[in-house]
Amino acid sequence: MPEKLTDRSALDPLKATGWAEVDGRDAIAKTFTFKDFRQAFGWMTQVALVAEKMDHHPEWSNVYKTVDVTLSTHDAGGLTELDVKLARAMDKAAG
Ligand code: H2B
Repeated sequence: MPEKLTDRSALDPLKATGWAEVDGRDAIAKTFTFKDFRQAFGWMTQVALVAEKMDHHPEWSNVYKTVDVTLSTHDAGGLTELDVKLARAMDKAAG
């Protein structure tokens, strides 16, 4: 079971790339915007494989070329290192 993040400065590099803390919940969120649906869904497919490998899954929704993502560790009731890792992988896959 991953531990909740105590060192909040671990979020700073993610905030620099557009992630923000969610009001009223220990979670982070970011909206990814792509060129078109193909790019958006291709990215989701790539990230889904990473998420499955990590056994750590995003809350996300897609409308055309936009994907809204929220990350939190449900088992821990808040943010853990797993969310930081998945956020980094999402940024990397988005290029
Ligand atoms: N994803 C996220 N975001 N949080 C979790 O606590 C979590 C998960 N738990 N994916 C995993 C699956 C757990 O339910 C399984 C049984 O390992």
